[in-house]
Amino acid sequence: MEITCLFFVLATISSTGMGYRSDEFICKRITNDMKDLDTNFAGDNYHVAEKDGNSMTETKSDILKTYARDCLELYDKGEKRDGIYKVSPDDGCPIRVYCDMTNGGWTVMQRRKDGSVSFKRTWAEYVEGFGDLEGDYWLGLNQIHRLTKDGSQIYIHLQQYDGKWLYAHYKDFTVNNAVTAYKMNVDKYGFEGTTPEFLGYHDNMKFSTYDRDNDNYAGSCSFYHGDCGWWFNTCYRFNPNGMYNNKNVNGLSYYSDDYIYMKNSVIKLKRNKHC
Ligand SMILES: [Ca+2]
Repeated sequence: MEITCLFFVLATISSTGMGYRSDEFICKRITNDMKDLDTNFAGDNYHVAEKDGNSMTETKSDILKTYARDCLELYDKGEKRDGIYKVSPDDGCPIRVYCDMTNGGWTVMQRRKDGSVSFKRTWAEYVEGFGDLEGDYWLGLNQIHRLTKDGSQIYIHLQQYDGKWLYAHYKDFTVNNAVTAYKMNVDKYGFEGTTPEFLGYHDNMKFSTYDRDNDNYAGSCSFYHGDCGWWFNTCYRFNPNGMYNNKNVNGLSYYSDDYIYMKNSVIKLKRNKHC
């Protein structure tokens, strides 16, 4: 902690309407650029000039604040309102996340609700995250890794075109670090739900995008299934990042004897407390 901690907490500049990624962006830039914290304070405020010319101010007390590691910790501390919070799962830069408190402190990692955000994205975008925290979005592989590396559950809600919601719950889900190409591990024996068990097929796979093929197929699964990113094998049993409102093999779907197309999705994470 100490100075490093101060630096990462400096990234608490937000509420400006910018994407949630800017927190990490600013944090990393400050960590790289700043040598002397005290000389950058004017009174009790710290000023950060954003790259687009906007300037933001953070108070010293905000900077010295520490963050809950995830939505579960916030929930346990009494936060019961669904919405956007800032968390720091480790000693890295804080990140903005959407917390589902109604169901007990889940951190949302993916949501499709109106198709307003394209999921045809590059490797770099899937790593960093994209979209609108209150709407369609992908949290980002780096953030998902940080939230799941000590052990997590994953809960998948899928809405059929007739409006009915299905769910798939796995008790053990982990995304490994960048060096492994964000390899995902899930325990299919820890599954329960109203969908078929479909995530086990993707266990131990690296992440793939249309510009980074790490799948087991001779071609590119991403290219053949909507240019989206996922832990493709050869190719999928579950493709929540497929094209929105699309009832062909590019679409948001799972596979069980045939492709089953879904309208909406919410995927969320919750740290396993024994870890
Ligand atoms: Ca391939």
